[in-house]
Amino acid sequence: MTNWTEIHEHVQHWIREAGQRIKQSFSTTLHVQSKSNRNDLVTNIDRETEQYFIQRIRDTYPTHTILGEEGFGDDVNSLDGIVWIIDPIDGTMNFVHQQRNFAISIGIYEDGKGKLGYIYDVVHEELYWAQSGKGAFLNDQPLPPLEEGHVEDAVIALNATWVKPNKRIDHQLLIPLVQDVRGTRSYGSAAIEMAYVAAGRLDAYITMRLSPWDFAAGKIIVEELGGKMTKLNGEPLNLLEKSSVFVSKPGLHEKILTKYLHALK
Ligand code: 2AM
Ligand code: CA
Repeated sequence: MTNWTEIHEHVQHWIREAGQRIKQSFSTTLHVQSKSNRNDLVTNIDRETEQYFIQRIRDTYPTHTILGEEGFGDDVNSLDGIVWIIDPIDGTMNFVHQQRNFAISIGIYEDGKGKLGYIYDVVHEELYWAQSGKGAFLNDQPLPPLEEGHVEDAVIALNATWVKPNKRIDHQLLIPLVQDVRGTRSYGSAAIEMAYVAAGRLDAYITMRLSPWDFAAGKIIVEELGGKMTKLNGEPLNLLEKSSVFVSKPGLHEKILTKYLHALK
């Protein structure tokens, strides 16, 4: 039997230690490189943080599989067994430019089912986490279940990119939604935006292209609180594929899908 409580104790400890190391790096010189395009950044700290986790997981749980954004883990093409999905720094552009609003994101799945999810806002020392079936927490405080949301009261997270002509979505679809909600926000870290939906600070978050490590942890935390996380057309997310992501309070998810996004079905 897998001892999930023991895994949780380890992860909490590792995440806070990795967070301390990241904070110490603020006083050192960062080595910043581009990946797929000049705005897709990676630093030596992203790589070192991923290696820090992988070393500890391999030493403690040698039978587990690891999918990491920076590629130091395994070549994962199945969710069989226990799979850790890791983004060492989600929001690297924020990390480089602002030294805030970035997070460590770790989702742990067993045979494709979410078990433990962690999003750590390093600068604020806020750990959002959930154990499937046992509740979700912000540090030691339980988070209350999410209540039904309404479009006219909603504050939604959305990058301005998706409300101008772009290659991923007909931006005209999103304009009425932006007009009808109470407000929009953009934090530049998918994990933090999902943590904010979990904590009730945001009502929804829409984005067009995330990788599994950007949403693996958030999915476990948001769903534990009764929130919904799907592709933008309402289909289930695939943990092995890039996709659009629509995260929302219950009720609001169905309302937005029906009224604004039905053309995507
Ligand atoms: P990252 O910092 O881990 O790459 C920025 O809007 C958010 O989208 C961040 O959470 C960022 O994660 C994520 N993202 C995923 N793919 C991206 C890409 N190709 N370029 C920029 N951000 C990306
Ligand atoms: Ca990252």
